[in-house]
Amino acid sequence: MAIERTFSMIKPDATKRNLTGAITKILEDAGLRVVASKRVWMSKREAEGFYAVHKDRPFFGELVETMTSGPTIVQVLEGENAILKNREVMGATNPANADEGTIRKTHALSIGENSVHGSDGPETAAQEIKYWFSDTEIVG
Ligand code: RTP
Ligand code: MG
Repeated sequence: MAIERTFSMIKPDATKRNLTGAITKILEDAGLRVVASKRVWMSKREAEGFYAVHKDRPFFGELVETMTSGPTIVQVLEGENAILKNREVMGATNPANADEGTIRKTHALSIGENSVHGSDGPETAAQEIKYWFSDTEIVG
């Protein structure tokens, strides 16, 4: 299996509860390496652009509001099968359905405040990494 990169965010509900280190440790323990990381308080415009794929969904307004309610940690993770591995470690979107030991089962508050984001495929990973990082900010 080739080494892949994926995009990850530690969402405002988690940074507000000082869980940046705890969540990063779960990712690292799963074999993922943080090759880029920064803390951003995203603007409404940045959140709307990032989540444009969801713009017609009923939860879009709530999603943008939640994502602009505090700081987010944006990260690039690298490792074998990183995209799928990150999705497994995150757990289901709704923490009520997430498996034991996943980030969302352990830390998420609700479907809206679900602590993390992770790219869902190779194309979105490339797109999302590019949305937040320039090439020189990623150090493998
Ligand atoms: P993510 O994109 O954040 O990694 O999460 P995901 O793939 O598991 O979920 P997705 O369907 O892409 O939805 C993006 C985010 O929108 C919020 N959401 N709220 N209130 C609702 O019914 C609802 N549905 C989705 C969640 O915070 C989800 O992570
Ligand atoms: Mg998604």
